[in-house]
Amino acid sequence: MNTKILTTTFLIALSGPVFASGLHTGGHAVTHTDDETHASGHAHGQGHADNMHDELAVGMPGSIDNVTRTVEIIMKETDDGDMIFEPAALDIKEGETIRFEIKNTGELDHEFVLDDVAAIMEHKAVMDKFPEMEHDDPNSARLAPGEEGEVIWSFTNTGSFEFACLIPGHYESGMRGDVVVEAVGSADIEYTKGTVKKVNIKSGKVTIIHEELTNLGMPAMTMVFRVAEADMLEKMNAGDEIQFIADRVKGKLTVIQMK
Ligand SMILES: [Cu+2]
Repeated sequence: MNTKILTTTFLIALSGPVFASGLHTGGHAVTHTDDETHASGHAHGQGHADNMHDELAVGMPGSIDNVTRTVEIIMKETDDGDMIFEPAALDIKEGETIRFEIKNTGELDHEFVLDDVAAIMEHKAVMDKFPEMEHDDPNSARLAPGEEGEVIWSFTNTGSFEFACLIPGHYESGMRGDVVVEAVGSADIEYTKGTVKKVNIKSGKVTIIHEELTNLGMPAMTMVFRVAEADMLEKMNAGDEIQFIADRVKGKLTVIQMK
C-alpha cells in the first residue's frame, strides 16, 4: 500500500514539469491525473496498453503476431560488483518487432526499460527520488531474481536509444545498453555511374553505358533500360554522365532512381 500512496502523491506533485517534458507522452500524465478521483488502486502504468499514447520516440508496443526476432537479454551482477545487461548493444532495423526475452539471473531485483536517452534520464531521476516505485509500462519489465519476463516492442523509428535498469544505483553500476535502429535498404544500394548513349522517348527506354551494377550482379556494359517514371527520360540526353540505381521491375531492367 505504501507504494500506491507514494505513487499517487508523486503524480499529484509532479504531473506538471516532469511528465510533460517527455518522461512519457503528455496523454499519459493526463490519464493518471484523471484516475486520482476514483482509483487509489491504480498502480502506475496500468490501463494504457489500450490507447495511442503508448507511441514513444523509440517505437510502440508490438504484438506477438508481428514478432520478427527474439532477443534474449540477461540481467545480472558480476563478481567485480558491476551490474550488467548481456548483450549491452543491439542493432535493429527500422520496422522490426522484437520480442525481448528477459532473464534476471542475478541476486537482486532488476528492470529493463527501453526508451530514448532523455526519457531514461528523467525516469531515472524520478526513481532516485522514489525508489519504491515500480513500473509496469509496455516498454519495461521488472524482475525478481530468477524471474523471466517479456517485452514485445515495435521499432517504428530510426535513431539511437537506450535500455537501462533504473533501480537506484544500478545504472551507475553499468546497467545500461545501446540500441541503434537503422533504416532498411537505403544504405545497402549505391548509385552506379553511367553515360547515356541513347534516349528513346517513344519506347520509353534509355541506353546506358554503365559501370558494374552490384545489386544486380551485372558487370559493366552497355544496356537498354526502362525507366520507373516517364519524366526521367526528359532529363536524360545522349552524352550525359549520370548516377543511377537500376532494379528489376516486373522482370524488366528499370532505372528506379537517378541523379
Ligand atoms: Cu538493476
